[in-house]
Amino acid sequence: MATNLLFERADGVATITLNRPDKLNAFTVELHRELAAALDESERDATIRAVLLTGAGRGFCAGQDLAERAQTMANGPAAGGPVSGGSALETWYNPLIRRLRRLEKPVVCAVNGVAAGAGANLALACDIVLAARSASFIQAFCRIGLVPDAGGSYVLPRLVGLARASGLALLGNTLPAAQAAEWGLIWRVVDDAALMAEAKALARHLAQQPTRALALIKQALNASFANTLDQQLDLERDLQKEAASTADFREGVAAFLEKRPARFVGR
Ligand code: T3D
Repeated sequence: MATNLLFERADGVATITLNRPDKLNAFTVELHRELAAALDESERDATIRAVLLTGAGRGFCAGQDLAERAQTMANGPAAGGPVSGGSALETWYNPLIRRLRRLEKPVVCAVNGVAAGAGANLALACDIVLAARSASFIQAFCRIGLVPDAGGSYVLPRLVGLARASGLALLGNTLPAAQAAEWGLIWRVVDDAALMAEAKALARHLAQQPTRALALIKQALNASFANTLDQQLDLERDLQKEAASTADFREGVAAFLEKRPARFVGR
C-alpha cells in the first residue's frame, strides 16, 4: 500500500497526490517507487483516460529529498538509494520524465504550491499545467551546486527562450505562478481556492475526449522540436492515418453532422 502518495480514480481520471507534506513532497526512493506504480496502474487501466498530478499541503514538490541524499552519500547505496546524482537520474528521474511524455493519456498537473528542483521539472513534463496563484517555480539546482535535471535544460529554453531559461537556471530565483503563465512556462494560473476544482474539471473533460487522438497529438508535439518541417509533415500523415481509423473519429464526424455532442469511447 502506498504511504507517500494518494491514488484515487473517478470519472475516468486517476488523481495522484504526492503526499509528504511536511517535506514539501520531496522525492525519496519510496516516493519514486510508489509514483512509478501509480503510473503503471494509470497506464494499465483502460477506464483511466486522464491523469491528474498534484501535491498535498502547501508545496507541490521540492525535488530530491536532500536529507535522504545526504544519508546515501554518507553511507552508500545500502542506506536506501543511489549515491551519485547521475545514478539517481538514471534510475528514477529520467524514466519518470520519459514515461510522462510518452504516456498515451493526457496528464494535467495542478501545482498547488512551490515546485522546486526536479519538482518544478516534473510539473513541466506534464501536458497541461495549472498553478495556484500562490505557487512558484524554482530551478533550485544551482543553489546547491547541481545542474537542472528531470528535463529542465531541455524544456526551459523551448518554453521560455534561452534568455529566460538562462536566468532561471543560473540564478535559481523564485518565479511566481503568474509570471510563469505570462512567460508561457505553464498553461494557466488559477486562484488558490479554485485550483483543484478547475484541474479536476479539466482532467474530467480530457477523460471524455478521443483518447487515442490525444495520445497521437502528444506524440506529434514530442517529436516536433527535433524534426524538420518535412519530417513533421510525414509524421502528421502517419499519425492522422491512425487517428482516422479510430471509432472516435467516426463518432466525431457523425456527431458533427447530426448536430449532437460526441460520445467518445477512447478508441
Ligand atoms: O542526487 C540526486 O538525486 C540528483 C537529483 C536532484 C534533483 C533535485 O531536485 S536537486 C534540488 C533539490 N531541491 C532543492 O534544492 C529545494 C530545497 N528546498 C528549498 O529550497 C525550500 O524548501 C523551498 C524554497 C522549496 C521552500 O522553502 P520554504 O521556506 O517555504 O520551506 P522550508 O521551511 O524550507 O521547507 C519545509 C520543510 O520541508 C522543511 O522541513 P523541516 O525543517 O520543517 O523538518 C524542509 O527541510 C523540508 N524540505 C524542503 N525541501 C526539501 C526538504 N527536505 C528534504 N529535501 C528537500 N528537497
